[in-house]
Amino acid sequence: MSILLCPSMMCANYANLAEEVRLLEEAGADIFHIDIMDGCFVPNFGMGLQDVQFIAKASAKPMDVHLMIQNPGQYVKMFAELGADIIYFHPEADVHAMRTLQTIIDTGASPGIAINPGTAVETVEPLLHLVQYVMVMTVNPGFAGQQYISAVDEKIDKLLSRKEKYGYRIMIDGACSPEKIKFNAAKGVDGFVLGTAALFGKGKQYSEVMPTLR
Ligand code: S6P
Ligand code: MG
Repeated sequence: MSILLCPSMMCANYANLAEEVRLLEEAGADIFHIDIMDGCFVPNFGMGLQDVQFIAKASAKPMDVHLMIQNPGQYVKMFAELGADIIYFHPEADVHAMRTLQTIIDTGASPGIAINPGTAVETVEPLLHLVQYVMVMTVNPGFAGQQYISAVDEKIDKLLSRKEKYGYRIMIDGACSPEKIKFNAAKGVDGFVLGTAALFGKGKQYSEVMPTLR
């Protein structure tokens, strides 16, 4: 199966977002990845609600939201209504993670969890039967342009070994370089968030870079 390539729109050129969406779609983007931050769960702020709504309308491709916020359960309905097709939240930020997954499922969006480099598979194992996507963070969330944390590779292997049992897709977010994409795709990872390590700020057309990554 072909890998899923998900441009991280936080890294896009905001001087012309409509054109960015069009060019990325044309280049073969599978899912638009939208980072939402609250300055609390992570020490940064990400994209806004208007961005989410705009990208949902500007493209026919699926859009995910990666909620790096405290108490995500309070907001998942709102993001589903704004057009999110996949909703990732951090169980680390939610004392009722299973309820939040059920809330996402009830909205009709696909449920996903994103897990920090310091979170073990065993910690989230009770949730795995409900998720369609597990997004493994290979950087501490909050910023683009960080270094890939190789210690997470072992956790990716553990998740791969449980993939058939639970039927989820494994995605990687954080410093996904062409080398890391090749390495992890060969092991069975399904998709990658593309930021500065692979796609943006390279001085090349997206239509040139994306097929090479694939
Ligand atoms: C921030 C966020 C990510 C980044 C992406 C940037 O933690 O969740 O989605 O936008 O990781 O990619 P890169 O290649 O600059 O690390
Ligand atoms: Mg992200």
